[in-house]
Amino acid sequence: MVGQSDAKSEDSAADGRKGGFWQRLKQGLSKTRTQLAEGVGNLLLGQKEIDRQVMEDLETALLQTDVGVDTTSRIMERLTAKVKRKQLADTEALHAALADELTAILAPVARPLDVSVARKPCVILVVGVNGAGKTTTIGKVAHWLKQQDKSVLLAAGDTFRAAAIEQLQAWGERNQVPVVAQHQGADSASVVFDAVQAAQARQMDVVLADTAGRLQAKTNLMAELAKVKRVMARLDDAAPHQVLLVLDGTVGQNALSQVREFDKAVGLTGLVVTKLDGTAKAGVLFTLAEQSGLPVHFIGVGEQMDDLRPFEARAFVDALLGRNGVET
Ligand SMILES: Nc1nc2c(ncn2[C@@H]2O[C@H](COP(=O)(O)OP(=O)(O)OP(=O)(O)O)[C@@H](O)[C@H]2O)c(=O)[nH]1
Ligand SMILES: [Mg+2]
Repeated sequence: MVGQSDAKSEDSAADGRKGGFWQRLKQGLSKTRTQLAEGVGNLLLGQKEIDRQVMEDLETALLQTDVGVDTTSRIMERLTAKVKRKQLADTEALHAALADELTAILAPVARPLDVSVARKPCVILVVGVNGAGKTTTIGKVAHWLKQQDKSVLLAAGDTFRAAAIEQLQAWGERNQVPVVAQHQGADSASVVFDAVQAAQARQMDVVLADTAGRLQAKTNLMAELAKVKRVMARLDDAAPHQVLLVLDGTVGQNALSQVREFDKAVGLTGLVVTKLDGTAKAGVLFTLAEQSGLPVHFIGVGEQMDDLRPFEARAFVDALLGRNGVET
């Protein structure tokens, strides 16, 4: 996990772009942070006595950022107990305690994507509803993997739309990684089969397989995904090594039903939550952490190549709460 000082030092180690790691994460989460700051007012600004009003405002603010009813009550119970035991002197201490509670919820699910496998390549199947950010996430993950000197191949498994193939090819060019594609309307499982076979022959490290967006309630489309999975397993019975569900962070609590249905159909190994820059409801991460228990590997905080951040509990919470003396 990247600690506060690490995140800051990466920021100062100029990467040639305006911002840097910490700044862009903070910027990306600014809508949610503003929502929280408005709700809790003075709590974020300094020392004040903790009274009933402060606690009520905090509870409302958590609910408004989509932390979810159950998760919010648990957080409030723990904080209230600390207040009663006189462990928190003022609102500044409450703010610190809140950060600790939030970090503790996320820590178990904030796990890096592991692409090490006994037999190359590591095959990653990417699934999700329409427009969740699958193709963009694949482009960003490819960039992240390349930075770690991994060889990557993309599989254009979304054969539903012609534009989908071109979109993935554009990401392939941007990252200078090969893309295996067929024509629009081709069998998705056959494209993915070809891609895995090509990656095996070339001893590549990772295959990222795109798929067409589908609503979790459409059982025939969900069955198609299961077929893609079966076909991969013919080439390597450990494949797919990862099945990632990409969730649009702006949909709020509906994310939970997507997790349930996709997991039922294809067995998920992890999550990526995108578009957190476009929403004041990034609190959904806490509900996901508590209720699904699946690892969250990355969050998307923008459309650019490096707007995908490995999900780190403390850095996320600090950016959300504007801690580290960083202005809100
Ligand atoms: N602001 C923002 N936009 C994003 C993010 N991730 C993806 N997008 C945008 O969301 C839109 C949909 O992204 P895609 O990657 O095409 O989504 P998809 O899941 O592949 O969509 P389908 O293949 O049609 O199901 C695009 O305009 C992306 O640029 C993000 O983290 N932040
Ligand atoms: Mg797509």
